[in-house]
Amino acid sequence: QWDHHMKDNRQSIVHLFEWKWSDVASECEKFLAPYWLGGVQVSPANEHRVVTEEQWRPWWERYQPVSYSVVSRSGDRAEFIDMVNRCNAVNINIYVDIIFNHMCGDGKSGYGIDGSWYDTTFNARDFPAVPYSEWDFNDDICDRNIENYNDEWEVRNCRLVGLVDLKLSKTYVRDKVVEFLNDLISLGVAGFRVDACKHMYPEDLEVIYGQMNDLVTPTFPSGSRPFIVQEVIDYGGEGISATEYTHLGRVTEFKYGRELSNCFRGNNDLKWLVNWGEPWGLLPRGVALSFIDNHDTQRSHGGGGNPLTYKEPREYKMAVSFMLAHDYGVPRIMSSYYFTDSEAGPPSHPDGSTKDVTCFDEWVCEHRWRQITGSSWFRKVTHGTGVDNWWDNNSNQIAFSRGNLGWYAVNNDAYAMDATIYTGLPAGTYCNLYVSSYDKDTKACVDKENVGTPSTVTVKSNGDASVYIPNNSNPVIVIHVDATV
Ligand code: LM2
Ligand code: CA
Repeated sequence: QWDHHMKDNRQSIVHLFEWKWSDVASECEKFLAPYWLGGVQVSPANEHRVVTEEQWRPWWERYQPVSYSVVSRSGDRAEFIDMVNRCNAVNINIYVDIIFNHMCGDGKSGYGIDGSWYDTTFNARDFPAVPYSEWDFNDDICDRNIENYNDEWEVRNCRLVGLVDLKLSKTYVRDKVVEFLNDLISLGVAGFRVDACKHMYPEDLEVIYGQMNDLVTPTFPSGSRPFIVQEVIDYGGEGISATEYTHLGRVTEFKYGRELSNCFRGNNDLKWLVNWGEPWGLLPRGVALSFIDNHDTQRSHGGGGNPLTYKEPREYKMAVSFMLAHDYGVPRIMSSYYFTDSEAGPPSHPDGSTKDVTCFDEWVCEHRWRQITGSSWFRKVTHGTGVDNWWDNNSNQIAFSRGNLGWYAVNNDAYAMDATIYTGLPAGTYCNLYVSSYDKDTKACVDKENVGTPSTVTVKSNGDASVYIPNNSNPVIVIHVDATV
């Protein structure tokens, strides 16, 4: 449940936030497979409310489940199945965002996106398409919203922002959830991002996870357990801690993006990253999911900080590339659409249906940025090695190797980095994947960006490289042994 089961030694997951299933499928084939990414976290797949009154089709309508029918704003069941099959065929795993702490908000009624009726008005709790009724919710023990995050009992039994809270202590409710998870597993998904885990008891999650089937063969080796990423927002100082969940699967490490954003914004010297990881109070690396921003934190939802995002591209790319170059956790890359209104749903047609992804106008597609794909290739090639040969200038210029397979350097000072540094790499000339692409056939660095950062780096026979990185828009070097010229 900690193992992501990515194929071909791939190591990076991308969250294609709000993408349609048909677009995810073609992205697997066209981009993710050739560019070394290994898995996709997709938006929730189950039926949800269609919100038009409180807001016009906000992204968060998908966090208000109505049933476990696999029909959503991203597409229907047939499209979901086609996506999973096509992505699996090119060795890209699918991880589904799952919500079972709650159903929709209190005091609402209507039809979900698959036409299922729901009613939570006047204390009704009707979800006939599951079916759930008032006996399946926690209102009998807590009939109010969560206010005090230091009170564990309240956080787990009361309503998260007014969302009606499922009674997971009940076998019937757990069985319905397990049925849904096993349905998705049977379709070939590789695991789940579990929403709002802080609001559920680890004991209940343990029972649910224990009843999940193994992943399907022969897509995955027999006996493979579903990959589990539990969302627990823990910046410290609350009643519930992320460590209460690490024995069940991976846990999102929210401090990861907060601290790195702080560093790359210039508020904490990069030299301190010499012991980046557990000494900083982060979760043990083997149980963590690392990320700079997610769909909540990038728009300040879910109590979520102020991390770097695509809106500060220079520093953001540096932080994401550092994440990918380092060996901590399983890294997840965010892929967004442009927004100013933090409630706004994905680029849509007037009827509310999501537009096709283009990756040039309304969709950001950070995962396609060269600095990010080059660094995910680095992550794959260097997997299995540690962080070695640390170097810094006692300020904001740092460099390190990953064993003798790759070397990374970044300059976040206001002046040039000019040094001869031991890289640990075999002698040769390497292509800097941050500012150029690599053509495997001709073994050449192509499509170079002329910003002053060297597009190639030569390592001498003693392992030293002399590097000069001005303070420019892309002040990073990413080189590894599979991209030599
Ligand atoms: C999560 N993780 O634990 C998600 O990552 C986060 O995006 C979800 O909140 C949250 N948990 C519940 O699944 C989002 C959004 C909320 C939104 C909910 C439900 O951040 O603002 O709440 O989804 O759609 C909305 C309204 C809120 C209202 C609530 C219930 O914004 O004002 O509360 O619906 O009607 C009265
Ligand atoms: Ca709960």
